Amino acid sequence: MSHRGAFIVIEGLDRSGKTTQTETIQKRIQEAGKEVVCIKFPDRSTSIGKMIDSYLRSQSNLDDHVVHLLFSANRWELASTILAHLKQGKVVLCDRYAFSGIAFSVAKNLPPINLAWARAPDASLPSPDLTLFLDISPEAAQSRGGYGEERYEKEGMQRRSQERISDGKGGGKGTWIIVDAGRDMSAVTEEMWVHIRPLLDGLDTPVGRLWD
Ligand code: FDM
Repeated sequence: MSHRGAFIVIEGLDRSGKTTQTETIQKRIQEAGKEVVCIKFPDRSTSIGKMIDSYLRSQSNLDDHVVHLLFSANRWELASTILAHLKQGKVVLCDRYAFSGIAFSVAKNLPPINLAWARAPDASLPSPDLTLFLDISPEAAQSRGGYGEERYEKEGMQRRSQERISDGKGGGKGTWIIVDAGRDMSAVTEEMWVHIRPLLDGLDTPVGRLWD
């Protein structure tokens, strides 16, 4: 029986090194002779992604519930693509996923978005086989050069969302690993690799669904 590829998600605060690590891990997977597809959420290239982008850059205002649903819809836009790549035996490496979606929406101040409501639109999306959460304190993240200009790039929002990022982890059969991202980049890469390498030969179990 041919194996499907592994679905690997990398989550973490801004400045946790998430994007750099995703690029490094992509190269490593290729060097190991495996095909890998990188996806990033939000995917700002789609029409829904463009609405999200405009909101994040404060060029438009949207109700918090609406933007939450747009982030989820943005994942649904790519769900069949993710499944197709996995079926072809490719590794799918994804920078942020539904865990960010829940964390940032629930972390908003007022009125609070209910956790069960926040989880619902992502139910049945492909579930990652492995989620690596790059854990760094908001203070350490900020000391790496400060946050940018976007709507959520503020210390309070980052800290609150950090506290909520594991709210989604109870779902799915995949593994959830917390990696200390406060260390130097290569130490973080090595620890991530320990968890990723065993998945490179593929899996013979069906892709899970959030939040089964
Ligand atoms: N974000 C990201 C959300 O609020 N919900 C989501 O579902 C996702 C995927 O968007 F502040 C937030 C997290 C971050 C912002 O992300 C843009 P990038 O990684 O900086 O593009």
